[in-house]
Amino acid sequence: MVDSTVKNVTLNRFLVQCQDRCPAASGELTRVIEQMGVVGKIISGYMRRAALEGLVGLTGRTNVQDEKVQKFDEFGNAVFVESFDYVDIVGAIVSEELENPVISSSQGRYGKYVVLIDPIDGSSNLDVDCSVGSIFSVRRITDSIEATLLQRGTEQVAAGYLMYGPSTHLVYTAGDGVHLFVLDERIGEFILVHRDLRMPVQGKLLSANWGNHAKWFPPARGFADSLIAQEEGPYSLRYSGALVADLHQILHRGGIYFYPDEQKRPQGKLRLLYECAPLAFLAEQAGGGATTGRMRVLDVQPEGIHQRIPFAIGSSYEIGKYERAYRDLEK
Ligand code: AFP
Repeated sequence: MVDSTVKNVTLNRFLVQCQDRCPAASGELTRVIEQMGVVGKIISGYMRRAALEGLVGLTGRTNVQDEKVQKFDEFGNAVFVESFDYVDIVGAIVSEELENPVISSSQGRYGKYVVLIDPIDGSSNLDVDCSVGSIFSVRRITDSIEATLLQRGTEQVAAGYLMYGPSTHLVYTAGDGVHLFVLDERIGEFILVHRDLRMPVQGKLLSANWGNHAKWFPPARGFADSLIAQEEGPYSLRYSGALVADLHQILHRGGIYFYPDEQKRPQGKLRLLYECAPLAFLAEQAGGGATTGRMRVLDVQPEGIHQRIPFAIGSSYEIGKYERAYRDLEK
């Protein structure tokens, strides 16, 4: 639904307006978000032609997490790294695809921020031309880059995602609500479509890889079973294999996405710093929440840059119920 009070506000104009409302701001964070828009345009442009340009399928290599690397994972990673290397206020980039942080070519000298990214979330969807995304988190450098990376998610200054679907979306928060832009390809600009987007308090969408049901830890299994059994009305199952696309639906319609702990994978699958924490920040800013089942995601103390956690995100009603299932079964 388009917010009718907003007319043709470009990302750039919106950021300038936000900056004007806060005279103490240096405008540097604005440059980082703007550059996310530039990256979104580049990636979305190439993605439209990926199948024609031989950019789909596997590279034959595995990444630091031992996952098969898609050609577009490598391509998307290079676009982010090169694009942010030119933004001298970004001292380092952390990526799902790279073992160690990349220090910018200015040696992080002027660096004020660190950018953490999952360049292409759900990349195997590209093989079949389905939606994928990019997730980003921005942190202000404190004592050192290393110390900054190991801060809790509460310390993020901005976070969001790009979603490449029928249209390209940029959704972000800088701690003042969640704002949603759609790329108008005719003029090459992201246009504001929702200012201060709010997630329904309770929803009807349930998003999880049901094929893993038997492996989930009992609280997650109990939660899921009670949700589909309950009188409150049927939940619709929606799971695309790309977290960004699934969360995007939940932001609009409410409900819950979860990828819980499993017997053989007690740490879960999703990565804390560049998947869970940024999306948790976004969900909270939209009035929802995110949890490991045992604690708020934004309060998790990172131990390493590629750390995984069990994860649930969505409307406050379903997140509360998910946490209660863990509390009740683990009492
Ligand atoms: P990638 O980011 O490695 O492509 O993984 C996608 C993802 O992290 C998330 O976007 C999906 O919801 C989830 O993994 C899908 O995992 P399963 O294939 O195990 O359901």
